[in-house]
Amino acid sequence: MSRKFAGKFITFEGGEGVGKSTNIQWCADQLNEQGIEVVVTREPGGTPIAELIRNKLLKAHHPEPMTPMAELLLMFAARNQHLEQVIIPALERGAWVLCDRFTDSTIAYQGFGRGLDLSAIEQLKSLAQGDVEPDCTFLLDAPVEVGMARARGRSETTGEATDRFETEALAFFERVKDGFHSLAAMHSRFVIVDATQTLDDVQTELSVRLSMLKGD
Ligand code: T5A
Repeated sequence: MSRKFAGKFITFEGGEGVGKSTNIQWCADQLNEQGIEVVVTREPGGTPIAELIRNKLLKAHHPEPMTPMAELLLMFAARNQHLEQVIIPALERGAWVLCDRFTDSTIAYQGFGRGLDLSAIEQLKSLAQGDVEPDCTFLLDAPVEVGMARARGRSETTGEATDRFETEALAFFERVKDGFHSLAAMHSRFVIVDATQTLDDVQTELSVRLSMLKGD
């Protein structure tokens, strides 16, 4: 049974470059215009301590390789900090929290991608996350190559460096995508949005879903 809050918890999931950051900001602007308090945040990250963990997790090169288990534990350490400091207080005061990635990413990347034991991930999830679950999860879905090409295009424009995950092989991201699809088949909170559509069409679909969540 998930905990009920005054606010709504919405997560945005999917592979690299599918449009999560772009659309989360667009959704926040729509909700703000309707007078709703919105907190836009991201994982790993979202608080000063969790952002420090993010830097370690995403840093492309370390003098030693990061073990998959260390990576998993750091994801959940950052998540617990984020939940306690930002997400739960915001939901309790009635804000809508829009979060760029959450535990579904851990299951998809560390579970399906890295091959870590899914039941061990579930145990950590229950320790770090307790009974907090998203009300709705938008899965932005596109072929891996499409997302990677968009992420590359954005990096070329902004000059941002490649992170540790972006150096993985195509097969890794295909497993991640399968992971997201398995999760979507299991949980009714998922809404799969075809992210190969134009941005306008993606946002029309998101807008309809936001209205449904608001109860319009
Ligand atoms: N991770 C994270 C784990 O392994 N386990 C976990 O538990 C968690 C929480 C985070 C990394 O950490 C891993 C997963 C990730 O590898 P990140 O910086 O948050 O890294 O990176 P990503 O989540 O991959 O996000 P990106 O910023 O790369 O991609 P987005 O946010 O999905 O895409 P966005 O919005 O920046 O769009 C990319 C480009 O495409 C264009 C945009 O304008 C932009 O230029 N675009 C479109 N173009 C055409 N048509 C559309 N429909 C478009 N939508 C967007």
